Amino acid sequence: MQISGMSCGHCVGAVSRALKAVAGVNDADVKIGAATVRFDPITATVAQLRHAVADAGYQVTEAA
Ligand SMILES: [Cu+2]
Repeated sequence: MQISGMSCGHCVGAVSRALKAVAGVNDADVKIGAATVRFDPITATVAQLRHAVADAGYQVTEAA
C-alpha cells in the first residue's frame, strides 16, 4: 500500500507498530511512503489496515 504523510524513521516506526497491532497481520515491511503487509484475509481486512494507518496519523493513498 502507498501511504502519504511519512517523512522519517519515526513515521516508519509509527506505521509499522500500527499495522502490526492489527489482529491478523503477520508482518509489515514499512518504508517511507509505502508498506508491504502480509495478513490473514479471514482475520483482517484492507479497511482495517487503512483505519490503523489513519489512526496513527497517516493516509493510505493506494491499497494495492
Ligand atoms: Cu516522521
